[in-house]
Amino acid sequence: MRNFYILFFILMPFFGYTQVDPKATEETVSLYAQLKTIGAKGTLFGHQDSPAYGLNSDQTRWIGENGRSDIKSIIGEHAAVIGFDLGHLELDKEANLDDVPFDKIRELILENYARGGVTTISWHPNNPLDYTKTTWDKVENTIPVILGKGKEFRKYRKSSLDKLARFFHSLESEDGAKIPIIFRPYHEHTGSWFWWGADYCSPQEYQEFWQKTVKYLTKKKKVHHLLFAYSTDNFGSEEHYLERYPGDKYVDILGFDSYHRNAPASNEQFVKNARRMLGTVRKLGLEKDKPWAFTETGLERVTENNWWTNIVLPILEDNQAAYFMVWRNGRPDHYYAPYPGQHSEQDFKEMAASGKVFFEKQAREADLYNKYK
Ligand code: BMA
Repeated sequence: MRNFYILFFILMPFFGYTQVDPKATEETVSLYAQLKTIGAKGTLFGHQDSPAYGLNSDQTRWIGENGRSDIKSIIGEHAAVIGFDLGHLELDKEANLDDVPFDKIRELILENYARGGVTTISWHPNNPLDYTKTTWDKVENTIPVILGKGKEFRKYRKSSLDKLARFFHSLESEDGAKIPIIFRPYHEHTGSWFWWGADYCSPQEYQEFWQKTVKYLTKKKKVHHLLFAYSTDNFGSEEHYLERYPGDKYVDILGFDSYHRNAPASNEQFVKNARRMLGTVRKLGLEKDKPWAFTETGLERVTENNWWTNIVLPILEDNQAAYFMVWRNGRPDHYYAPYPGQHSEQDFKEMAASGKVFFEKQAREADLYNKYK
């Protein structure tokens, strides 16, 4: 029997790991393991750009105030997951596409890590074949061209991936640890609004592009503190979800993005569809032994007073998602979380008190990076 155990532990690395990067740092391995189980206790609440800016009660904007976030103003603690975007890093700009300076993003990521929170990074890069074109302004066949003959992928590595790698490497905490990041590139690819969208490359091309990106960042640039999240937009079936899936070796977290539009007419339909999709990623997550999450959602201007308890909680129920994230509080006509005085404030507090959704304190207690025990 003893020999069996010894053999098991020797062989474990060959079939026991489901994580993309076998050289992932201790903190990243710990985060990955915790994200697999946390959903059974509660789902972490996420908010894009949460501590970078938000709205005052008179709907004017506040930008870059130390320690502030609209979530904290309402419930006294930050979101457990904070999202940032690196779009325009590839242009060597000082600030991202939503005017948040990259130095500020780094500072806020360090603070979030120190609080025990999780950081997820999306990327809305301009079109690499013509950087004057935005992430939405398609140049057809971008991915096929980059993957084609010639030195296009090499150029892409230099113009984009090297800059990402440099930024990731700069995320170092005071105790010298590289800060684990859930990296969610080339998202909503089942839609066709970004240059990597479904109409502009074949499933095989998308997969190859993703795989090459992952390999380059981990193997060549030695970025060993990333968890790679795959997130489609709305999908119709498990087959549709997996159509462009780059493979278990290249994906850590299974996610999808879905926004609530046309409320209240669509309320029931939205809950039903989101539950179906969350159920699919849950099933796949259990089969593949990977965490699953609702990577982006929201109702613009949260026009439903009880959106949090009437829509969000029923979607999350029994689905054990590791986290769900709402989009940014960018403008008075474009925000997804309440700010003080916003009419869903009370309901948000009720969701927070339900014990089913976790914020900063519960994330810290969960000790996601295994650094307090
Ligand atoms: C979109 C909007 C845009 C923003 C982009 C990237 O959903 O919020 O205003 O530039 O995301 O963050």
